[in-house]
Amino acid sequence: MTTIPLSWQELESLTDYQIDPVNGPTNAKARLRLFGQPESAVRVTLYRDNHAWCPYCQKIWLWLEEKQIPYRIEKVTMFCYGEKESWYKRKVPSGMLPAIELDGRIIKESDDILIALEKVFGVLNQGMEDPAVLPLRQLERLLFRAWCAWLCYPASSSQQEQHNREQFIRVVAKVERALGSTPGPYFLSDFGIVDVIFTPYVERMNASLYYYKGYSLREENSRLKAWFAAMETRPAYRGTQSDFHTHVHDLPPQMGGCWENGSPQMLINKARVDNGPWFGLPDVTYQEPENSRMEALRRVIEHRTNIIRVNPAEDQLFDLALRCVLTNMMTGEKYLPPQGSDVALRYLRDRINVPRDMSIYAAKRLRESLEKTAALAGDGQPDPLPTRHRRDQDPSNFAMK
Ligand SMILES: N[C@@H](CCC(=O)N[C@@H](CS)C(=O)NCC(=O)O)C(=O)O
Repeated sequence: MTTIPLSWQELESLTDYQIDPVNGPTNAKARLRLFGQPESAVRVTLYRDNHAWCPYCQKIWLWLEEKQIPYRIEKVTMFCYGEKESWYKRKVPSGMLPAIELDGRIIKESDDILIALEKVFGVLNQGMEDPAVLPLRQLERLLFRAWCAWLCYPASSSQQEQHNREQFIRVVAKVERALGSTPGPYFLSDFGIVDVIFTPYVERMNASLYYYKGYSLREENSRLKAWFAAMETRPAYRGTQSDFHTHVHDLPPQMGGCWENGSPQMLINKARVDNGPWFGLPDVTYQEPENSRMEALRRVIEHRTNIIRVNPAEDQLFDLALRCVLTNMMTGEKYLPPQGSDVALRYLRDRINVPRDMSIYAAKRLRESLEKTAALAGDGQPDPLPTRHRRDQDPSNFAMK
């Protein structure tokens, strides 16, 4: 084991990862999406949250990406992690997200946004008010309510917990029947609006129930399993897809709390999502791209000044420790980080956000090397992530200073 990791310059030579955020694959970084069209074709601005945590924003984001409508993106702070921008409150006094500006007109409420977009750009295979779509939209809300009832309120007894679980599973059975009523993996005969509507919360249900209840939605339901796999064949979905770690820690402040049931399986799942191993978790099943390490490396290099500045450890110590992690990730060799860097490395491990910072496999690679390298320095853990707010993620602290 060696102690001298590669320099930033040497590390930089190990990654050629780059994408075109404007015309390339769906990505969380873009401020403009053109799909090969001229900028003059842009009629839509999407206002969505900075960290890509807002489920209703993901719905609009996915729709625009699937339809390949040129659009601009303006990122706004959510109340749970910082102060809402005053320019946004002038446009949308409630501060709620998402909103769009379509030909200069502000539209709020995700369903109204989709209906307005359909009127101008046509439907995504099926329309919001199509008779085949309406009952499935209602089913999505039914599933959402059953999920909230189980996850977001403390159960007064084990019978209550069991009741909430059974109620949720009964609605899942309806979703399974709906998926099974068409030959393909999607809700209707082709991919379309219904799949977009289900995506944000089903993704969050899969993560949160695994972690807080020991229930694996994706593994225990064959039609949903096939639906997730089909969604993951879609580049637009991959670009918006998050991971278990990000969701289980972004949901509590947004939902007003998520309640653990303390079951043996829940405790195993929770430890795994927090501490790894992250490979093999049922948050993704498509094959890992070859360049996932290069992507993670590129992202850390791009943001290293802020990553080092906001870390509680002393800058020089953390710079060295971080290079040990990245050298390990790229070479597979172990690099002994400086003494006292274990907590600092795990602080970063807990704050990688998918897809905001990088895609799902890149994040798994980086978390894995952070944890392996931290373990060489010690078993110190940072304070748990806050659950009532996430001001540790306030975007104003990450602006280039
Ligand atoms: N019914 C609304 C719900 C939107 C909503 O609840 N947005 C939340 C985020 S998921 C929000 O903007 N909250 C204010 C904030 O967190 O800053 C819609 O469908 O658009």
